[in-house]
Amino acid sequence: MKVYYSEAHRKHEPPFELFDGGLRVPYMENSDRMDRILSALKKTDWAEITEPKNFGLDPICAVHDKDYIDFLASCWTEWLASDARDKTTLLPATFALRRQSQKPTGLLGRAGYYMMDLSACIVGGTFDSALASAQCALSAAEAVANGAGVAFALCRPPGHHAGKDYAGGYCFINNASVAANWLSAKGKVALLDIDYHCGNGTQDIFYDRADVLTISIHADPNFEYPYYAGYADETGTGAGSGFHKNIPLEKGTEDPRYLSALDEALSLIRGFAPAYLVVSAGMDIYADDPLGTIRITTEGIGEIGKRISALELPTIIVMEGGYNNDMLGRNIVSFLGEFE
Ligand code: SP5
Ligand code: ZN
Repeated sequence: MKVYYSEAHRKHEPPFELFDGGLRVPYMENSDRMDRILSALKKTDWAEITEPKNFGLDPICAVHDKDYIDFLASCWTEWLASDARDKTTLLPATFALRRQSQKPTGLLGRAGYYMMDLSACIVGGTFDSALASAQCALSAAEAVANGAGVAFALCRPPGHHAGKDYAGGYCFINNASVAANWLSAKGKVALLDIDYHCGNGTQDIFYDRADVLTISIHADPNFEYPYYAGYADETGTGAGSGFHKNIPLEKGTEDPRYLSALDEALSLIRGFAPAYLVVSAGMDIYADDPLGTIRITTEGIGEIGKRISALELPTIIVMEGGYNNDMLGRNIVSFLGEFE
């Protein structure tokens, strides 16, 4: 299996993030995650780690607003030139509600406009890392369009919380959505998001489209991040009505209940009959994930892979979250191994 991976993710290493209550903790979405996954993949006889090709900015700007991408490109230089006292990471403390349509010209005003929380910290290398991450997803998409049955995009930073014009939840560019949109020029696409958190950015990007079916299985947003999207009654709008599905799960959900939610998603995908499948694969569904509250075992993660692979669709798997670094390699190999 081709595994698209770039060392450029190492340029993005924010020292901390803020939890609720203002608690400053070491950044959960760290480069050690990739090292753990790489070392597990290198022990298999099937993972072929490959540099991504550069598709440039056009396929990224096809899903994200140009002014948001411009902000990501220039904000670090502006931050260093600003009169802020602590410039360790660009993190605004005031956020725009979307019912406030004013877009300020100053840096912190724009940062609060384009960011949804205190966990998408920007440092000097963030934009380069996010671009390379998106190129991994595009490279996997191209491999599958050229006839590979499956390809894995080992993306960091992750992408599924990033919407058309905002960053959030460790995400800046929505890698899976960039790839799905690129594939949609060649045929219908289903995008299945199994990360523990709702893929709100993906939902935002495809909400009015009928050619990309989006389904997210995740912790109920009534109690879990990202709180403001991911409810069962959100099913798409306009031409996209009926082409989005959220399956919220309760705290403590174990393998059997998860697998029945997955079967529901898989039967919707079969009915849609897509040409391609994109999987947003977050391993934070794992039982001992520090950010998760559901309890999927490593064997359960393998079973999820097995059932998705039984769709027999040309499939790209895109790395999203997963923060139990000790178990990340084993969980990813358990999942991907079912596609070999
Ligand atoms: C890609 C991805 O998985 N992003 C997740 C972002 C979650 N950010 C919110 C973190 C909230 C932390 N709550 C603390 C719970 C500790 N038990
Ligand atoms: Zn997640």
